[in-house]
Formats: sequence, structure tokens, C-alpha cells
Amino acid sequence: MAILPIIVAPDPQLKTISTPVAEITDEIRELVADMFETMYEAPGIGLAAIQVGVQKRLLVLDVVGKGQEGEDPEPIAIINPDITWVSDDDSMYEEGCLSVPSHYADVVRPTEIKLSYLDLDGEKQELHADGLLSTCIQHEIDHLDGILFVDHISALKRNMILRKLLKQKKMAS
Ligand code: K1U
Ligand code: ZN
Repeated sequence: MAILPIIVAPDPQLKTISTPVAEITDEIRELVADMFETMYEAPGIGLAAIQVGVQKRLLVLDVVGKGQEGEDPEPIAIINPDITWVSDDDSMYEEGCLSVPSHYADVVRPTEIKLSYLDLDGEKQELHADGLLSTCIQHEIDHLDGILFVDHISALKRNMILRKLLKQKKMAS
């Protein structure tokens, strides 16, 4: 297993639309294992493949363990997700992102969702999610469509955050 470098915004790769996984191979299983290790080490509660430079519709999450000691991990790997239903009511959550480090903002999303996806055995699964799980899944699926949580906030706040990140990148290079 390996800890993979996480791409930080602004970066054109984070704006790309990822393509469906055609076949669940050993290479995909190895990528998933590396993504879990990267997510827990960060620490984070989710990670999309594009954040580690792989343009595939694949994400991992664990909102139970939250990367903290004393909590039993509940890792979920989600391949080719398809949101089939969203609730009429919305919820607000202060989101963060490993690709937008040290910045947080309130984002409004549907409270509950239903989705179908493939698990690592290629079996179709259905999931009804609410609370943080629902928020995190929607955030990660946004990544697969080239959308960051800052795209849900005002242009003024977004540009301020992205400008700061760009300045940090320039200073580090
Ligand atoms: O970069 C990512 O997509 C992961 C992101 C997921 C997320 C967080 C909050 C709302 C929606 C989606 C993170 O994991 S940011 C870090 C974080 O939230 C966290 C880290 C350690 C413990 C608890 C939370
Ligand atoms: Zn993110």
C-alpha cells in the first residue's frame, strides 16, 4: 500500500469529469487500498480518485471512524455511483476538502439521497444516506464531475480562497 500525493486547488485536473470504471481489476483494488490509506493518513472522511490524479468514477469514505482513534472504521468504496433520488429538504454543513486545505464553508445540499453503485466485487449496491454520510457522498460525487465545494459558495469567497491557495503554491515552488 502507499500514501498518494493529494492534488491541491487550483489545478485543472480537479475540474475534469471522471470516466466510469469499465472493469474492477486488481489495479483498481490496489488503487482503492492506497486511497483508503491516503484518506486515513490525511486525515479525511472521504477521497475521490481524481484527487490523487486518477480520472475514474471511484471514491472512498469513512464518516464513522473519522480517522480518529477509539472509533471502529467503517470504510466504504463506491464505484460508478448514480444518485437515483434526492430529498426535497436541504441541510447545511460546514465542509472542508483535502484539495482545499485549511478552508471551510457552509454548503447547502439535499438532506437525504439514494444511490446505486458497484462494490469492489462488482456487485450492485443500493444505499439510502442521510446526515454526514449523505453530505460526504455528494461532496465526493461532485469531485467526479469536476466540482469543488467552493463552487457552491459566492464567487467572492471562492476567488479569495483560490487566490490564497495559488499564492501558497507559488511561495512553495
Ligand atoms: O477532500 C475530500 O473530499 C475529503 C473531505 C470530505 C468532506 C468533509 C466535510 C464535508 C464533506 C466532505 C474531508 O475529509 S475534509 C477533512 C474532514 O472533514 C475531517 C478530517 C478529520 C476528522 C474529521 C473530519
Ligand atoms: Zn473534497
